[in-house]
Order: sequence, then structure tokens, then C-alpha cells
Amino acid sequence: MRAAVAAAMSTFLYTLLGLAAGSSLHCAERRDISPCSCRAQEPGQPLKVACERVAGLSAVLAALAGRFPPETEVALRVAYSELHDLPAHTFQQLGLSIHTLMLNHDNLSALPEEAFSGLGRTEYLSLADNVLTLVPRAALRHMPRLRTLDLGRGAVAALHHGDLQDLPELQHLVLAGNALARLDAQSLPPALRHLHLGRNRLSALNGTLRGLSQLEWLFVNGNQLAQLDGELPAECAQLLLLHAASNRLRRLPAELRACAQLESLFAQGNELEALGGALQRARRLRRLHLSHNRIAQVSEDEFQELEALEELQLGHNRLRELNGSLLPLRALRCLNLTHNRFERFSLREILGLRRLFVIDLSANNISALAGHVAQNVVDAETRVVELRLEHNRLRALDGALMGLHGLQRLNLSHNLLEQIMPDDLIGLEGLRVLDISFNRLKTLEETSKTFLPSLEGLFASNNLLTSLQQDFHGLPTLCWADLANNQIETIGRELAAKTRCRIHGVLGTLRIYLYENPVRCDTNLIETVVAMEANFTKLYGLAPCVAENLTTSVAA
Ligand SMILES: *[C@@H]1O[C@H](CO)[C@@H](O)[C@H](O)[C@H]1NC(C)=O
Ligand SMILES: *[C@@H]1O[C@H](CO)[C@@H](O)[C@H](O)[C@H]1NC(C)=O
Ligand SMILES: *[C@@H]1O[C@H](CO)[C@@H](O)[C@H](O)[C@H]1NC(C)=O
Ligand SMILES: *[C@@H]1O[C@H](CO)[C@@H](O)[C@H](O)[C@H]1NC(C)=O
Ligand SMILES: *[C@@H]1O[C@H](CO)[C@@H](O)[C@H](O)[C@H]1NC(C)=O
Ligand SMILES: *[C@@H]1O[C@H](CO)[C@@H](O)[C@H](O)[C@H]1NC(C)=O
Ligand SMILES: *[C@@H]1O[C@H](CO)[C@@H](O)[C@H](O)[C@H]1NC(C)=O
Ligand SMILES: CC(=O)N[C@H]1CO[C@H](CO)[C@@H](O)[C@@H]1O
Repeated sequence: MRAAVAAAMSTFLYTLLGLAAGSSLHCAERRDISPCSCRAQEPGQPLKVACERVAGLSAVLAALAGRFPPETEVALRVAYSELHDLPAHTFQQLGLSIHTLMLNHDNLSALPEEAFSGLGRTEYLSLADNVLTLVPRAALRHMPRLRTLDLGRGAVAALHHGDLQDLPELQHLVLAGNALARLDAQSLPPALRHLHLGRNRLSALNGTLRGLSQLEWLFVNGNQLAQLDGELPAECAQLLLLHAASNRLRRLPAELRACAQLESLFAQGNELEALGGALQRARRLRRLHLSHNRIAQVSEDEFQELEALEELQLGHNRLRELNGSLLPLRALRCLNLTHNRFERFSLREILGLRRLFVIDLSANNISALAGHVAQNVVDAETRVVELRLEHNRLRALDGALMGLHGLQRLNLSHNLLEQIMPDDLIGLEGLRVLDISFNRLKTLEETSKTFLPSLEGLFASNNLLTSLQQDFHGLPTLCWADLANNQIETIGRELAAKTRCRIHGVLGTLRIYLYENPVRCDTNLIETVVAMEANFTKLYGLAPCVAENLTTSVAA
């Protein structure tokens, strides 16, 4: 989940910050412009010139002046430098056409009024990673064409009315990671499309977004917002993404119903107790992250029109029931319900969700699974590939998984399973990994009557198994069996007689892990080990018994 958010964030920031650079123009010789460097890439893009750890703007001027044809279009970055001589010099003196200017990690706490004079064509300015406490309004007045302004990770505490008023074309504004606690009314330019106010100290948005009818991406995550009621743009028809995670939201704003284009909503880490129908009509919504809230109920029609939803993250909430609410989610691929309060789960809740790929029901309190798909619907063609049921209270499977034909990974670890019946896993032709570790299984004998033609990995450590005989006879392609921490005393020689490890058609060796078992160390065992090795099966964890005896036995 976090990865997804991070990916969305970085895509966004990439759009803003990841400028394509280069030019059909050639760079000056590197030694000529030291300590700066130059990179040319795609034609038609500005030359990328970077200077690091320079002693002042004068040093930049000395390095670059006269090295390029006049008015060459550049993206200039001056970073990790001291620009104490900014009042004495200006960027205009470089004689270049600065399309992009990035002054990062330069310990800037303020900018002189004339710093940017002559930069009337600059479209992109980054002052991120400095210590500015105010928006440098007077300096920005020289940049009327600015489309992108990045003031991220600074110390700006307030956005005042008029701070950005001289930037009529501003579309992308990043103020993330400052100390913003105050936003004055009408402090944001109306043409904004992307706005990042994340990781500040905002407890209210003060109506500042109401007029932003072009807004597509809004980040207000990591603030102290208790509500967004009446704060979204009055016309939010363009809004594609709303990132409001890690606030104190107690509900979602009803106006979300008007944001017909919304594709992503991140509201995890809030105090939501219900959704109140705010998302009912979000027909375009694809990603919905609501984990780490207090959601206790969803009404039957909560997701009524969410026919495009692919990912639903509802982990770490207080749900006990789904109320059939998921059934309209025809495009759902990932359903995450980890750490809720389900005591039973019925597969009827996912009936007809043909795209569903992964279901995470781990860490609930599920003691019963119900409503297996095969029994209920003829057209129940599910594609669930991964089912996570670990950390629940299941004592039996009751055949509930029958019919999940596409299942490849099944995690049942940390439950209370005492036995698995042949019917329980019937029809799971595609199952590749089965985790039944940390249960109370005394034997796998019944399991061995099911045929699992694709199983590659069996995790059954930390159970109460006492003996291994024909337990793998239904597992023709097994490659990996972890049986550590059981009570296994005896291992039948024919255990793996019908198994030949195979992954994607490639033959390999079956590895069986037997650490921490009271395996009886006798001549039988030694012979079993030798016979198995001849059949591409290796037993691990029987040292010191085998290690010592094997040499004698083989030598004999
Ligand atoms: C940053 O600038 C301040 C003065 O504005 C100065 O006192 C401080 O030493 C500078 N820090 C670094 C790391 O250069
Ligand atoms: C809201 O805006 C008003 C006037 O524009 C300002 O005085 C006030 O401090 C702002 N409040 C917050 C919490 O930003
Ligand atoms: C199920 O949905 C109905 C309305 O559709 C609602 O009244 C009821 O409280 C919901 N039940 C649960 C357990 O969420
Ligand atoms: C479900 O969400 C939790 C965090 O809320 C995450 O750790 C877990 O990996 C997710 N499961 C899946 C299958 O994505
Ligand atoms: C788990 O479910 C059982 C009933 O199956 C109930 O007695 C118990 O209180 C539940 N535990 C939690 C933590 O909800
Ligand atoms: C099953 O879940 C447990 C607990 O989350 C985890 O440690 C284990 O690695 C999972 N098994 C597999 C095969 O992924
Ligand atoms: C070894 O493989 C052969 C042929 O598949 C089989 O007949 C025999 O029982 C196997 N022996 C052991 C110890 O697995
Ligand atoms: C059959 C056999 O040789 N068993 C011996 C294997 O080694 C252990 C010591 O590790 C002896 O106790 C067994 O008698």
C-alpha cells in the first residue's frame, strides 16, 4: 500500500520535477565550465547545466559566462552551494535563457528582490530544500511566466494573500514539507492543476481551494485536517487524485460525489468511521485506500457505481461484515481486509468478481468460511490467485475453498487447523504454494489424498506431525517442504517416491527441512536418506545423526 502511494507520489513529482533535458546544441567542454557540468539529451529540450558546491554566484558566472552562444536555453541547477553574493550578482548576467532554475540545498533563508530580474521567460523554479520562511514574493514578480514552483521542504509557515498573485500562469505548486499552518483566503492562483500541501501543519484549508476549478491532483496528506467539508473545489470535475492520508478526518466530504473523474483516493491513516455514501457515484475511481481508519460498517450500496475500482485497501479497520457491498465492483483486482474484525467470511461476498486477483483476510478473527463458490453459482469463474487467511481462528476449512480453481498461493498459517480433509483442497489444480504452518495438524495423511499437481512449496512447520509416510503422494511436483518444529519421529522411505520436483517444467531437487524434530536416528533412517538422495530428494536438519553415520554407511 505504502509502495503504491509512494509510486503515485513519485509519478506526480516526476511530472513536476523530472524535466527532460538536453538539446541538439552541444555542451561546452567539461573542463572549461568546471565546477559546473553540462548534459545534452533530447533535441528541443534545454541544455542541462549543473553546478554543485560553488562558493557563490560569481563562481557560477566565472564558469559559464561566454561558454555558450548567447541566449542558449538552459535548465540550470545550482545546489549545495553558498549564494551569499546574490544581491551583488544576478542570473541575468549569465547571458543565457534560463527556462528552468533549480536552487536546492543552498541554505537560502530569503531572496533579494532583484535575484531573478531578467528571468521573464523562466517557466520552472525550484527552491526546494532551503530554509525559506516566506514565499519570496518580490523576487517572484520577475517571473511572470512561471508554470511550476517548487518550494518543498522549507520553513514556510503561512501563505499570504498576494504571495503568488504575480504568477498568473502557475499550474504546479509544491509546498510539501514546510510548516504551513495558515492559508489566507484566495492565496492560491486559480489556474493550478497540481497542488501539493502535504506534510505541513494545516488544520484548515480556509476555503482556499474552492475556486480551483482546474485542479487535477491535490495532496493534503500529513496535516491535521479534521474535515474537508466544503473545502474541495466547487467545480471539481477535473479532480483525478486526492491524497488526504494521515490527517484526522472523521468523515469524507459529501462533495466528493461531484468529483466525477476521481481515479485515486488516498485517505488511509485517518479517523473515518463510515463512508456515508460519499463514494457511491465515483464511477472512475480505480484506487481506494482507506486502511488504518475506524470504519465499522459499509452499507449495502456504499460502492454502488464503482465499476472501475481495481484496488480496495480496507485493512486495519473495524469491519465485521461487508453487507454484500462489494458485489458491484466488477473491476476489482485487489481486496485487502487485513486486521479487521471478521468472525466469518463468505465467498458469496465476492461472487461474480471475475477480475479479483488477491484477497487479504489475514489477522481477523475468522473461525468459519462459508459459501463456496462452486456450490452457489454456475458462472462463478473466479481468478483469485492469492488468498491470505493467516492469523485467524480457523479450525476447519469445510470445503469452502473448493472451486477457487485459479488459486496459486494459499496462506493458512497461524490458525487452529486440526485437520485438512481431502475435499478441502479439491480442484486447486493451480496451487503452487500452500502455507499451513503454525496450526495443530497431527497428520497430513488426508491431505495426501488430494491431488495438487502444481504444488511447489509446502510450509507445514510448527504443527504436531508425528510421522511422514505417503504424505506427499498427491504432490507430484513438490520442490520444497518445510516441516521444521513438529514431532516427527519416523520418515517412510516411500514419502517422495511419486514426487519429482519441477518448476515451470524444469527438473530440480526436492528439499525437505526437518529441523527441530525428534527423528529416530537408526539404520533405517540412514538408508532412507541414501535412497532418497538417489531420487533427487534431500533431507535437511538431521545432523548430527546423518552426518556422522552417513559416511560410515556409505563407506560400508
Ligand atoms: C546557513 O546560513 C546561515 C545564515 O543565513 C549561517 O549562519 C549558517 O552557518 C549556514 N549554514 C550552512 C550549513 O552553511
Ligand atoms: C483564513 O484566512 C483569513 C483571511 O484570509 C486569515 O486571517 C486566517 O488566518 C486564515 N486561517 C487559517 C487557519 O489559515
Ligand atoms: C447493511 O446495509 C444497510 C443499508 O444498506 C444498513 O442499514 C446496515 O446497517 C448495514 N449493516 C451492516 C452490518 O453494516
Ligand atoms: C494489505 O495491507 C497491509 C497493510 O494495511 C499490507 O501490509 C499487506 O501487504 C496488504 N496485502 C496485500 C495482499 O497487498
Ligand atoms: C473472536 O471471535 C470469538 C468468537 O468466535 C469471540 O468470542 C472473541 O471475542 C473474538 N475476539 C476478538 C478479539 O474480537
Ligand atoms: C504466510 O503468512 C505468514 C504470516 O504473515 C508469513 O510469515 C509467511 O511468510 C506467509 N507464507 C508464505 C508462503 O508467503
Ligand atoms: C525412486 O524412484 C523410483 C522410480 O520413480 C521409484 O520406483 C522408487 O520407489 C523411488 N524410491 C524412493 C526411495 O523414493
Ligand atoms: C545407525 C547408526 O550408526 N547410528 C548412530 C548414528 O550416530 C549417533 C550419534 O550421533 C549414534 O548414537 C547412533 O547410534
